[in-house]
Amino acid sequence: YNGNKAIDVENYHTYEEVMAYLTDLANTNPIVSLKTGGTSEEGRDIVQAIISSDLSANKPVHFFDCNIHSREWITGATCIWIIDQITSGYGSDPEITALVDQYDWKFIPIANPDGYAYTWSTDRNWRKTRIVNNGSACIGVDVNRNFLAGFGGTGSSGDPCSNTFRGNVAFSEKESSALRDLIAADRGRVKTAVSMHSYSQMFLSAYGYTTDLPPEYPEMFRAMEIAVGALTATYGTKYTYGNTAVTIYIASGVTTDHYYENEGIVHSYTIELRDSGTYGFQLPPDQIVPTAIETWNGLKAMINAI
Ligand code: ING
Ligand code: ZN
Repeated sequence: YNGNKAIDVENYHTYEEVMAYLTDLANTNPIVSLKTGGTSEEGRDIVQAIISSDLSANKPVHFFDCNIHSREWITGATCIWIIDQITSGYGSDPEITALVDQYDWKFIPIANPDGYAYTWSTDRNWRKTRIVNNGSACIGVDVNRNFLAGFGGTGSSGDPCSNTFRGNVAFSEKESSALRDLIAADRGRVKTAVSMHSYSQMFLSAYGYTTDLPPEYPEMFRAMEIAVGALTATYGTKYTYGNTAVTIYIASGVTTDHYYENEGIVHSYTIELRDSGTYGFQLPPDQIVPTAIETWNGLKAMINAI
């Protein structure tokens, strides 16, 4: 099926461009629909793209959130590349067709729209939302510290001026509530939940808020090993992997702990995409496609092995 307008996957795009692409895709491709999980603080839609050949079949779901941190542009671009790959390959590429016949695919390409718009208009390095914090001159909450699992603990801050400000209570923010509700809508059938971040080249499992290992850790480790093996086999990009708290640092109130602990999703991972610091958040556009290809290879290998 080739009815949809293409998006230029080799470049980064504004919030409006991404929404226009998704809207057009949903209007022209019968396996694509959009769901609005809510609106951001400044009123932008938090949109989930759903790829399903039969919504009524309630297939197992692969769930992705991207750009929860606005400056991590490669994360949204990677999700868009995967959306484009799946939608343009369905019906012609046998591997893609099988993956769509078997599963529903759900992507939130821009989970923090206000922060994302701000990285385009004003400050390329902005991470948080754009909420005006009561009693502070500092703006924004770190959505990836505002979830319930371990809320308030190590690796999050109570200072509104901090880049890891957790907010006053779990789910105080419209952006985190939207993600909570979107994943809860598929409770019991999410097979993998992936939060895309950058940068560091890491594949991370539960927990973030404690160095204790979950009982299913051996299975998580096996899945990560397969994913990273296939990812690295693509172009030689080196990844480390393991439980979040040990492999990167302790962080509390994060998405993937919520997906694991409160939604019961064992295969819940944070991926820190390219690079390892040369360009950091400002990964050049010519690395978008290779980053997306190697990540997709890793994900497919993992999904086929769990
Ligand atoms: N890194 C993640 C962060 O939110 C992370 C790392 C993710 C830690 C999930 C714990 C759990 O700090 C970036 N780059 O945002
Ligand atoms: Zn991040």
